Amino acid sequence: MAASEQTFIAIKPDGVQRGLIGPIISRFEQRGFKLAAIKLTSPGKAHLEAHYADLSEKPFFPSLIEYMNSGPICAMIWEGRDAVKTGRAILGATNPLASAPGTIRGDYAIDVGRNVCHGSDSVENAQKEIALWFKEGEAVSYKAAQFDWIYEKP
Ligand code: D4T
Repeated sequence: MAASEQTFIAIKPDGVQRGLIGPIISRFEQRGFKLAAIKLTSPGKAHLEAHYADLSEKPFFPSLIEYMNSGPICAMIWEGRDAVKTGRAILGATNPLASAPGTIRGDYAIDVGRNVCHGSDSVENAQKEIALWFKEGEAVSYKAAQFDWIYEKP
């Protein structure tokens, strides 16, 4: 498992409006993950429908798109060993009421339709989502100063 695995993490409009960008970034930073890209963006309905294309037949799809389109989103790429799976663990279960305390959703959310954040659910989907949300060259490649204090082996 490479220390360069990347995941797409988004702070949804409720998280941005509630002032949770800082606390959410802190959790990834403090765990040891490295920020590779970040932007505040309102990408529009078509982009959000593409992001959630797999859910287009679900009854909650229209309200999900409306919610995601209701304000700016903080889109990020986080990098590190097992970043996809561990990123999901840091976020907590999709339904915040089922999320353990200590996770982002378990600490900051109640309703599934206001669950504050998104994280890729597989390495393959992470690559697709990163390609959808970021242009070539937007992700920054650098060695974090703390790298050798976080990882025993690269
Ligand atoms: P995201 O993609 O937002 O990180 O959520 P998950 O990956 O954890 O879960 P998902 O794809 O099943 O759901 C996407 C998104 O839809 C909202 N949702 C979900 C909803 O409003 N009602 C529901 O019943 C479900 C299952 C919340 C997350």
